[in-house]
Amino acid sequence: MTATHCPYCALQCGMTITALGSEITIAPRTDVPANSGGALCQKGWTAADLLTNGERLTTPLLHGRPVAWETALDYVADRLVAIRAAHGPDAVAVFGGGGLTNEKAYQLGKFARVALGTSQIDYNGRFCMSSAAAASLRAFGMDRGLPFPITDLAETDVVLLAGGNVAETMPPFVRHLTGPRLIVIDPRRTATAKLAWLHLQPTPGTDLALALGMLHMVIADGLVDEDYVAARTSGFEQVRTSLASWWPERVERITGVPVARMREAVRALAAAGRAAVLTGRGAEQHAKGVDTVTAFINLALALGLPGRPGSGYGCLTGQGNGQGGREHGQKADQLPGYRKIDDPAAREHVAAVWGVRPDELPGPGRSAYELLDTLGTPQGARALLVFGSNPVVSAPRSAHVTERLDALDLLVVSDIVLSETAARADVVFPVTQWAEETGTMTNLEGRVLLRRQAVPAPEGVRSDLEVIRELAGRLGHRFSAEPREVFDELGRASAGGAADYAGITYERITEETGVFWPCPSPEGPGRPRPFLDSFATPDGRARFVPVEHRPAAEEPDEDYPVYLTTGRVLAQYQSGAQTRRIAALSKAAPEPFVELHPDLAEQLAITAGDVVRVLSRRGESTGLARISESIRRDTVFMPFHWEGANRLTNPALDPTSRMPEFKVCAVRVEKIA
Ligand SMILES: Nc1nc2c(c(=O)[nH]1)N[C@H]1C(S)=C(S)[C@@H](COP(=O)(O)OP(=O)(O)OC[C@H]3O[C@@H](n4cnc5c(=O)[nH]c(N)nc54)[C@H](O)[C@@H]3O)O[C@H]1N2
Ligand SMILES: Nc1nc2c(c(=O)[nH]1)N[C@H]1C(S)=C(S)[C@@H](COP(=O)(O)OP(=O)(O)OC[C@H]3O[C@@H](n4cnc5c(=O)[nH]c(N)nc54)[C@H](O)[C@@H]3O)O[C@H]1N2
Ligand code: SF4
Ligand SMILES: [Mo]
Repeated sequence: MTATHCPYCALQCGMTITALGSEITIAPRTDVPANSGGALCQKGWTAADLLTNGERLTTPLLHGRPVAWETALDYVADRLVAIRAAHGPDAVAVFGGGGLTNEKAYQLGKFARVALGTSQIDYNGRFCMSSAAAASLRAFGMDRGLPFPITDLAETDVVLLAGGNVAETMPPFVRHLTGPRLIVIDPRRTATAKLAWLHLQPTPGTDLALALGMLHMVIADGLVDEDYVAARTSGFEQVRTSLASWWPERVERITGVPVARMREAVRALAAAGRAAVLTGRGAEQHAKGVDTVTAFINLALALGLPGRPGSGYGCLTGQGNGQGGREHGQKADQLPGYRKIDDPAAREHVAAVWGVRPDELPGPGRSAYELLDTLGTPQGARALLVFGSNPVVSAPRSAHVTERLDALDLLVVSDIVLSETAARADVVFPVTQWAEETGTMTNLEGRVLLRRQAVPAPEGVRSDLEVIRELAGRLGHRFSAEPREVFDELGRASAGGAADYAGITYERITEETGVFWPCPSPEGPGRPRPFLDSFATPDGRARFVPVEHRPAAEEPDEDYPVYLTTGRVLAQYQSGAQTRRIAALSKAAPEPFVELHPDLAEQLAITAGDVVRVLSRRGESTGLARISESIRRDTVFMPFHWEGANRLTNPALDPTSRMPEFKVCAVRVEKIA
C-alpha cells in the first residue's frame, strides 16, 4: 500500500493505492487536511482505471506509426535543429500544463530557455489561474491561491464564493464549508448554490459591477473597517471616490441581482467576525477577469479580511499542480520561484543556477492563446512541443486553434493517451502518469506534497523528465531526469524568490505531510498564513486598486440573442482526455449537453433530449437539450469536456492576464429538425 495523491484537481486529495497483481484499489487517506474526513469524489474513487483501462499509449508514434524511442527522439531533435537553423530559436515553441509536477514544470521552462533558447513557452494555466494570479500580485504582492490552510474555513462565519461550483469541481471542499454561512454568486443554481444560505444569480459577465455595487453599499452604510484600512492598506481614498456612481439600483439593472439580495450579502459579510471571499473561474475567465477579482479583493480589504485569522481572500486553484505550475517558469513571463523574466536580478540568479550567462536567457514570450493563434504564420512558431494539455478541445475558438496546429511544420505531443491533440501530432511520446512516477505537487493552499509512485510503469513508456533529458542531450545540454535531483535544483533556483522552495526536501514533505511555501530554510517552518503580519508588497500594505465595470467583449444581439457560458460537471475532467476513457465516468456523464431554461426552451420549441445546435460567430456545436429552472432565462450552459463547446467561445483576452473570455459569449440556439 502506498500513500499518494489524486491525479486530478488542485485539492490533491490524499489516497492510498494497493496493487495486488493486476487488481488496483484506491482508498482515501485521513491524514491530508484537504480531504481530512477521508473523502474522495467519484473521479478519485475511479482513478485506478487510468492505470488499467487499456487506453494507454505504450509506444512512440511517428506520423501515426509505432516506432522505437531512439527513432522518435532522433527525428524530433533533427527537425528542431533544422527549424531553428532556418527560422531562429523562436520558431520552436513549448506548451505546458498545470497538471505537470513541479519538477516537470521547472524542467520544461529550463529546457525552453536553455536548450531551445526560445522565448515561446506558455501553458494551459493561462486559461485557468492567470486573472486571479495577476490580481493577487497587484493587491498583495504575492499569489498563493489560498493564503491560509483550507481547514481555517471551519472558523469562518461567512464565505462569499463568486463563480465557483465546488460541489462538482472539488466535492470534498464542501466539507470545509459546512460551518460558515455560504453566499454563492453564479448565473446557475448549481449544486453548490443549492447548499448556500444566499444565492445571487447575475447575468454572465457582470460580477465586476456586482462587486462594485457591494463595496458602494459597504461605504454608504458605514461598514468599512477604518482601523484596518488605515493600518494595513494603501489607496482606499481613490477607490472610495471611484465608487460614487455605483448606486445599488444601477447595479441591479446591469446584473439582474435584486438590491435587497445584495444588501443581505453585504450585511452578512460585514456582521461576521470572520469572513472569506473566494473566486473561481466563473468570475475570472473574462476579458476583465483581473479587474473583477480586484473588485472582490477591494471588497475584502474594505471589510478588513485579508491577513486576519479565519478570514481572507483566496482563489480556487484548479489543476492538480495549478499552483506549483504557475511558479517555476513554464509561463511566458516567468522564471523559477515566481520571478519575473524581465527583472535583471532574477535573470542573474537563475542564469547562475543554470550555468549560462544572463544575456543568453530569452525575454518574455507570447501568452497561451496568442502563441497558439500565431502558429505556422510568418510571425509565429513553426514547431510546437506540447506536454500535458489538449488544446484542440480546451482552447478558445478551438477550430481556429486546430487549424493553426495543422499549419505547423512539426507538432510533438507527450501524453498518456491519444488525445485529440496527440492524434494530430507528427510525433507522440507515451509517458508515465501520476501513480507510475514520483514528483511534487503544490495544492490550492500552497502546500507542497509528495505524490509517490505506487505501481510500476507499463513497458515501453518513459517519463516526461526522460523525454526532456533525451531531447536536451541531443541539443548538447545535460539535464537530469531524476525527480529528486530536479527538485533540489528547483529549490536553488527558487531561493530568494516569492515562491521560495529552498528549505523543502522530499524527506521533509514525507514527515510533515506537506510544507507550505515560502520556506527558505531547511531548519525553518513554511508559512501557512503569510499575510498575518504584513503583505508581500514593498511597504507591507495591501493595495486597493480602482477598477471600472465594462460589458462583455460580445453581448447578445439580434443574430446571437443568448448568452453562452461554459464550465464543468462532476464526472468529467477538463478536455476529458482522461475521464472520457473511464467507464463509470462516461456512464455518469456520457455526452455534451446544452442546459437551458424552460421559458427559453418553449420559445425555441425545444423539449428535453432534443439535439440542439448552438452557433456563435466562431463556429457551431451540438448537444442534447437539458431543460432546467436552475439557469437564467437569457443564458445557456455547456460543459467543455467534449470537443465542441470551445468552437463557440470568444478568444477576447484580458489586457493584463491574457485570459480568454471562456465564461461569456453570444450564441443562437436551434433545434435540429
Ligand atoms: N469535475 C471536475 N472538477 C474539476 C475540473 C474539471 O474539469 N472537472 N477542473 C479543475 C480545474 S482546472 C479548475 S480551473 C476548477 C474550476 O472550478 P470552478 O471554478 O468551480 O468551475 P467552472 O465550472 O468552470 O465554473 C464555476 C461556475 O462559474 C459559473 N459562471 C459562469 N459564468 C459566470 C459569471 O459570469 N459569473 C459568475 N459568478 N459565475 C459564472 C458557472 O455556472 C459555474 O457553475 O475545477 C477543477 N476541478
Ligand atoms: N470553454 C471552456 N474552456 C476551458 C475552460 C472553461 O471553463 N471553459 N477552462 C480552462 C481551464 S481552467 C483549464 S485548466 C484548461 C484545461 O484544459 P487542458 O489543458 O486540455 O487540460 P487536460 O484535459 O487536463 O489536458 C491534459 C492532457 O495531458 C495529459 N496528461 C495527464 N498527465 C500527464 C503527464 O503527467 N504528462 C503529460 N505529458 N501529459 C499528461 C492528459 O491525458 C491530457 O491529454 O481548459 C480551459 N478551457
Ligand atoms: S476532489 Fe479533486 S483531488 Fe479530490 S478526489 Fe476529486 S478530483 Fe481528486
Ligand atoms: Mo483550470
